[in-house]
Amino acid sequence: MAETANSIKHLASALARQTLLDRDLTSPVAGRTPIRLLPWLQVVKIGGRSIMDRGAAAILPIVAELRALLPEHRLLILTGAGVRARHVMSVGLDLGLPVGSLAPLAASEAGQNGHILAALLASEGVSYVEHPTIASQLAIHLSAARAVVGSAFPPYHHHEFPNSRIPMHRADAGAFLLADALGAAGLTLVEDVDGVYSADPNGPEGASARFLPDVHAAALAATEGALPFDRVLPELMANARHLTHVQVVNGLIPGRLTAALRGEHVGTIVRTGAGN
Ligand code: GWN
Ligand code: ATP
Repeated sequence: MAETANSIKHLASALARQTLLDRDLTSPVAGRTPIRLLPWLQVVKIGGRSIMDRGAAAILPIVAELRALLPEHRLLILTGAGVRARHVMSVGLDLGLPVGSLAPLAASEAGQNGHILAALLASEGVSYVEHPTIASQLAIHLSAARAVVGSAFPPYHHHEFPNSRIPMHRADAGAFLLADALGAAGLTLVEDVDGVYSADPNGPEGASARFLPDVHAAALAATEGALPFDRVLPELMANARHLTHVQVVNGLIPGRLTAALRGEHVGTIVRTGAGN
């Protein structure tokens, strides 16, 4: 009995008796490129404020485009949160709620938007799948259907970083972390602008904003101005394991999303650390 216990305790492991805090010790074991879990998957993030909040005028053309893309691609469609999340966060901030309480409140709107999109695609066999399903049963669902819809918000909840009162890991960060972890073929962010500019094209400096067709995430991380996605995204991109780039496209212009999924350069390509 005692011997059995001993042999379990002395289970052979490349990381046995090593601290996990020393990079020199861990990198020979942990430095390898991870496998791609779903290398054929295309991840598409649909903006909450930029697309879903506009209602039928913006949503129906995107739904038509997604429907037409199904024979060509297997999709994980992720939705962002929009104005309702901004409202609930302002109420929560006014009441002094911590960031970890605000994160799930905002996330629930991303889920609502996903449910809306899935309902419109249900006739094609597309359903909304919950976070735990995305985590552990995505492959079987994508064997049954060409696409599924989920919430792009990561389920950080009370684990959200306290650097800011507004949750820093929102829908763009969640979509990127998931797409890279799955080893997906690509990630497309669908917005209401042609891509990334040197300044907010809809802001006070809009008239002088330059379009950036191809930019490295490190260059964006070094800027202080507004971006059309989560501020933390360029930092996350620095540590990408699989995705070499992400494309930001204008979902208000029919055909842009389709072209992007076909590998055409129709928006801004943001290059990650995995592309070096
Ligand atoms: O509720 O629309 O998943 O897929 O971050 O958590 O706040 O939850 O706290 O599987 O686990 O509102 O209930 O809600 O959007 O996130 O979901 O319908 O525990 O399917 O129950 O990680 O959907 O929801 O909001 O994504 O982003 O029941 Mo919703 Mo979201 Mo559903 Mo999900 Mo959160 Mo679950 Mo979760 Mo909560
Ligand atoms: P969510 O899904 O979190 O609701 P979203 O993806 O729908 O978000 P927004 O957060 O509204 O989109 O981001 C898109 C907006 O970002 C654009 O309408 C544009 O006005 C603004 N923006 C700010 N800075 C820039 C920039 N440098 N380049 C392009 N657009 C920018």
